[in-house]
Amino acid sequence: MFLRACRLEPVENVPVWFMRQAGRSLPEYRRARGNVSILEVVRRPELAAELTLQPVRRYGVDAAILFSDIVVPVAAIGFGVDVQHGLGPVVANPFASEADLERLRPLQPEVDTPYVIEAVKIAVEGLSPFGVPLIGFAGAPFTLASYLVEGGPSRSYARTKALMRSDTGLWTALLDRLADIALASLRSQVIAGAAAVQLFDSWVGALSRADYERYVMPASRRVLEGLKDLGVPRIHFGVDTGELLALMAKAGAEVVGVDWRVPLDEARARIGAGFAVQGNLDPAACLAPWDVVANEAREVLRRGSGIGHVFNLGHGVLPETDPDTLARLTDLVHATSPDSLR
Ligand code: 1CP
Repeated sequence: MFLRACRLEPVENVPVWFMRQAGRSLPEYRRARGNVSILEVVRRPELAAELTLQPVRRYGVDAAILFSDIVVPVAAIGFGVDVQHGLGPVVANPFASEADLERLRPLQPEVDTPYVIEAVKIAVEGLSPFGVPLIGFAGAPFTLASYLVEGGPSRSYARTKALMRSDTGLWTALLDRLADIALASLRSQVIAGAAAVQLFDSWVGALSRADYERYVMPASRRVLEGLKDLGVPRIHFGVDTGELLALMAKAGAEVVGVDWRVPLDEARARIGAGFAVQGNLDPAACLAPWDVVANEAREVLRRGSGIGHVFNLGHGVLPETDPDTLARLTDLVHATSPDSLR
């Protein structure tokens, strides 16, 4: 159902999965992971594949997303990125000058990230009894650049935007390298068996339309267009991208991820015909009493209209979410007839 919805084909039920469904709120995740750091988990394919499968077993979701992180490829080529527990990616020596480009050599997935390829293969095999496809993913050039330039998570992206405007040549070279790295990683995941891909441009909503089009869209397009021959659905997602939705679709996606700020029918109007949408229940709504969650989920389904809609949250599952809520949510989505939504 997930792949059919991505292709705008009729479905018996609206497919559903949750961003950041692996880990976080699952007790079996905490048990399996122990104290191992995320980058270390990713280097253990059996464990990464197991964590990928857990939410499929528990929730019955229609798609799995590979357990990995957006900084894995740049860490693998030795840029010097760590992921700090409870914080996120941290870069000891942020990207600042022409010389730093040399720290971003091309990714050779078979040599640099063989464990990702292996994890995809093991996960795909484990998913086959469920008939559930695997989504491969990568960080989009802007969002990755923001970590490399800021040195860690940021609110304003001030340094990133300063580089973008003050040395546009260097900025373009940086984004082109990150695009090539994301593309190589995604191609290797698809060749190993991923049936769809998601390009996470989580923080690109910080930009105006004009700046997105000028400074970012060419690099994101390079990634998405570079996947076209593989024939898998391409999902393009960011947070706070209400103003950018149409451009993100045009960058070369079949499915546009929408956060909770824009209702799906309005998002579709902005994007135009011919695209599927993914989203967009507010992750924080999952912390409300069940009746409230159910009503908001029904509203999302109604606005999604049952065709070309992949049900999801508007961003990742919050760590404090009760896994039972996600299980009930999955059942609710599956029990709703798409015909009743039109
Ligand atoms: O379901 C899953 O959890 C799948 C695995 C997954 C995915 C899809 C992880 C594991 N990370 C991601 C993608 C990711 N990583 C994104 C895009 C999705 C999103 O917008 O949430 C981003 C922006 C990152 C960067 C990152 N890595 C952050 C965000 C930091 C910030 O700027 O606020 C964080 C906290 C991490 C660490 C991380 N990645 C994944 C896990 C399980 C963890 C936590 C590790 C820990 O705390 O020990």
